[in-house]
Amino acid sequence: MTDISIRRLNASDSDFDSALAKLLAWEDSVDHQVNESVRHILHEVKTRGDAAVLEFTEKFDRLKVGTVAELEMGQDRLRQALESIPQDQRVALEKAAERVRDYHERQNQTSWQYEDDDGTVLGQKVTPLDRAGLYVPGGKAAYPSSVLMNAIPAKVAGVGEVIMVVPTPDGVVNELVLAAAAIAGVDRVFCVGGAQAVGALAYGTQTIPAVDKIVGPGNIFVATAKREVFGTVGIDMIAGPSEILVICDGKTDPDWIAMDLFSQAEHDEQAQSILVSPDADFLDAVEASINKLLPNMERAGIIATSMTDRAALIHVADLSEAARVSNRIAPEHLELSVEDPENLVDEIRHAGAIFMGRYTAEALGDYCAGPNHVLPTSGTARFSSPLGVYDFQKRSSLIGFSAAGADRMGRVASVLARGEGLTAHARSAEYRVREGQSDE
Ligand code: HSO
Ligand code: ZN
Repeated sequence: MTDISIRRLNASDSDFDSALAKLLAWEDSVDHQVNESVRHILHEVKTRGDAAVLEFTEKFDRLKVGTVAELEMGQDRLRQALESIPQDQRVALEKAAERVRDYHERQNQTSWQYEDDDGTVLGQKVTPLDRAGLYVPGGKAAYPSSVLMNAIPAKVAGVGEVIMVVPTPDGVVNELVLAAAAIAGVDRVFCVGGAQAVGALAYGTQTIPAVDKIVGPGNIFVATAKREVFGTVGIDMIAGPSEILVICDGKTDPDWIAMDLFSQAEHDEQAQSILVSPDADFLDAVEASINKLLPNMERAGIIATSMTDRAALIHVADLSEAARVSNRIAPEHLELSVEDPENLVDEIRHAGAIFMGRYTAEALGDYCAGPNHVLPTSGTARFSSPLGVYDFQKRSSLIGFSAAGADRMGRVASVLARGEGLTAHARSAEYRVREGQSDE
């Protein structure tokens, strides 16, 4: 394997801004053929339900069954999967689940209310979704850890029913995924994938119940279908390729940093790994480690493509400049591989998850630290947050006027309503206003 060369940038170069913009651009191509085919599938599932689900499952997954009920894996089957997987896998999944649950329990929102001077009650009532749908990809990207990360927050939030869909091409089932579903407490699992699964969850079929929100990653067909059904149901996000940005002071073992960069690069060819350091010699050392370690990686091909096309080693003047560069990128994962991460974190404003200190490999966060690994990608950490319990709960406003309150605020509402030319609003408020002067 010939050495790969990784793009070098220097934050003090005059063309740094444009180089950075180019680095961050990635092809989110709109494929009209995909759009059309997804729309067709969704329409068929919406109008013909189970029959369409069966046809598309036969066509795309080469799985022929007589009824959608046969595509459901019951709780017994999930338990059987849990018992069949290697013991070390089971113990690790259970340990991870426990930590993810503990962390997310702290996110539970509570309802609140208060009473103002005239006895009017105002508040906010938190309720979980009745049903959530969880899409789990098949094949290479079938991650049991993602089952935990999506299903556990839903269960912690109090969602009534979590319905999982997963494609099983040729009927091949991923036992680890089913085991993770058992551990996470997923209520029902259907072996259906693609746009047809998204359609079934969004519209409901005779057998698959309609849900209120669909979460989970998927290929271009799934992402397109999620975009299409948004509005009928909620969706979590449309995730872009995974990213990691490491800020290092130059004092961490370069092999550790190289492997941390690989850990994102191995997800897919479009994944992005960036190292930022004030130590130019360290950047050389990490590049040497990359080329030393790469040939022995199982996914060397994917890593090499991802690092050649999208990785960068960025030289900065100091750690503060590193933080500024990172804030401009707003990475999904940010490792602070420095002596004093507590100090540096104060300068960080935009990142999906921040991994503090040399021992905190992003991989720990992917699996078992506790926080969620579903994170905002492609710079969306500027305005969005990790998946969490709050994505499975909603708030209703509570408003309860006393007679005195209705009198007082009715006068205000009446004036505003008349200003808007809305007489029914005004009179509705005025009915509740006492005769005579206001007490104010
Ligand atoms: N790094 C991925 C999550 C993942 N990693 C799953 C391993 N398995 C996106 O945050
Ligand atoms: Zn990962």
